[in-house]
Amino acid sequence: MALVSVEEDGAIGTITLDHPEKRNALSEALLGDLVAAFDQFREHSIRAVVLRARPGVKVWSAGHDVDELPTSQRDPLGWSYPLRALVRRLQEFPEPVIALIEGGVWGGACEVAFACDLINATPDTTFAITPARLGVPYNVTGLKSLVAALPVAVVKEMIFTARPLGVERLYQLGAVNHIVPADRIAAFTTDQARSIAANASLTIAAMKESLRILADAHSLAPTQFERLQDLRRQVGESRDYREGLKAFAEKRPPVFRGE
Ligand code: YXS
Repeated sequence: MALVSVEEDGAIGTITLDHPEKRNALSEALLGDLVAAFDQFREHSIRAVVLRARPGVKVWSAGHDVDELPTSQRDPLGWSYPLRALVRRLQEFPEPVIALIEGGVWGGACEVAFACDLINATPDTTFAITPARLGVPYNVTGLKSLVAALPVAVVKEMIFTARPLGVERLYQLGAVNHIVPADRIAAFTTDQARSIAANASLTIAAMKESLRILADAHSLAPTQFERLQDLRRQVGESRDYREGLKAFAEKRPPVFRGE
């Protein structure tokens, strides 16, 4: 059963996250369906993509599927993991991807949203970055993409509190392009997509990739990178990480001991 629905209307492709039973958690299966949809759009010369959930959802996506986070001492967010691969696919897709967001965006789903080129959101939208709620060692590239989208002080607040932030705050900070009422956001986004599709695809693809390369222009000494990885390893190997996953599965608040 597909966990996303895919539609094409002329040059515009729409992907709808469609696993409400699990609040559109980003499972390996759902992420695989997303990647397949982008492959299909590449073949069909789609010029603009809208990534959304069903109209009226309370949760756009609950983030990484916690049931699929490794309990062994493997890196839970390594390069080859499906969520990382999807974020790269979004960033490398030559045509603009517009996130149409309603409801709550949780954990790794924030990164998926920020990996899109534009974000249109309804007034009830919230964003929560939650690794600290689960004891998860967040991914280095993921942290960098958050800091690229938001001021460090706001990223710290979101990570340290793991509390949802309202869309108005992110709009004021420039991380969200438009706040549009739920009854108008689909038409608004389609109009935006159509205006993009009418422009020069070569220019848009070149500018999208140029902006990504310039944003990635980040000198990091190998010792600094090793330290970043070691910090993540210590968290990933901690008992707190295993307690975070266990507490989630048992639907109880975690008890973290800093070990
Ligand atoms: O009890 P059943 O079997 O019906 O399943 C429940 C939930 O367990 C399930 N579910 C999830 N399963 C796996 N991974 C998830 N992320 C996830 N979220 C939800 O979906 C069924 C319905 O959930 P329920 O009853 O809680 O729905 P609700 O409407 O009352 O509450 C919606 C949420 C989103 C507020 C609530 O489900 C929630 O807090 N979910 C976890 C959000 C979260 O912490 N996401 C971060 C995942 S970890 C991640 O993304 C990165 C690794 S990191 O942490 O680094 O950012």
